[in-house]
Amino acid sequence: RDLERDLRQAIEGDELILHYQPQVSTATGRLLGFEALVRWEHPTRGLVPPNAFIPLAEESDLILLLGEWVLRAASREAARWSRPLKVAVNLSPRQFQQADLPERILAILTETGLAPTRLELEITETLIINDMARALGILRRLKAFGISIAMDDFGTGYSSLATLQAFPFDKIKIDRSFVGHVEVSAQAAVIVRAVLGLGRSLGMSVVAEGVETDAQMRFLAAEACDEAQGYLISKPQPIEHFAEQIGACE
Ligand code: G
Ligand code: G
Ligand code: MN
Ligand code: NA
Repeated sequence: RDLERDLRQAIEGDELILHYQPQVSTATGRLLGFEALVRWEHPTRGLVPPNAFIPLAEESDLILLLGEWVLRAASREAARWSRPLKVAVNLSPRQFQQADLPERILAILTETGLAPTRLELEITETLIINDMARALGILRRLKAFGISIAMDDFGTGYSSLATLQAFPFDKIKIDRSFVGHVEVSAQAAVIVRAVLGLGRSLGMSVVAEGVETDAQMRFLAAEACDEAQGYLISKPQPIEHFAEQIGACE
């Protein structure tokens, strides 16, 4: 397929770029890190969003090539920051089918000079449901290196509680479909409070995704949600946009 061929060339020819979205402390507003989100700067189509090419990449081994490109680019970038902020990278289920994933990631960290404690991997439940035992083994090895693991889009899957019980997550990211309704829906507010309770009890920090209004932010601060991410703080942007916050690069 044409798009697949173009995407392979894009990965090899450096047409991909990363945008970064800040994650802040809800209590103090302090910047804690960024989520890296891939985009394709297509020569004729312009900036292509990930939803338009990640599913295609996932149909083949291209996702492995793309996933490594993202990990390397994000690690190289974060290694240059003078502040020790975290960088979060999204992983696809297919990447977890590589038995040597932890070693591959460690090699990228060594190559780029990023401390493992500064890398966070965002995973979804699909990834775990495919093969529970294998996923758990891989997660444990990643954590042993000092890499942290976040459960992405929490609340939208179909076995969230079983997954939370079985897996050693450091962080839960509450899906924006709940966060976006806390002011207008009593149910959404109850669900967000319940997830915060789960996080506290299980020793996992909680990030609210898709925070768009001051009222949502006040709710989250009042409920002692650890972190917030969303358009209220900033849209995902090229890293140059955050030059001041990351400390001057060399
Ligand atoms: O950046 P945006 O908000 O358009 O992201 C849309 C979706 O694409 C999100 O679900 C996000 O997790 C996913 N995504 C963005 N960057 C990456 C990436 O580098 N790898 C994978 N696997 N998914 C990504
Ligand atoms: O699935 P994941 O959480 O990785 O995807 C992040 C996606 O959410 C990106 O596509 C990003 O652009 C989008 N996003 C980030 N903040 C907001 C927000 O405040 N509102 C909405 N609607 N989308 C957001
Ligand atoms: Mn994510
Ligand atoms: Na998410």
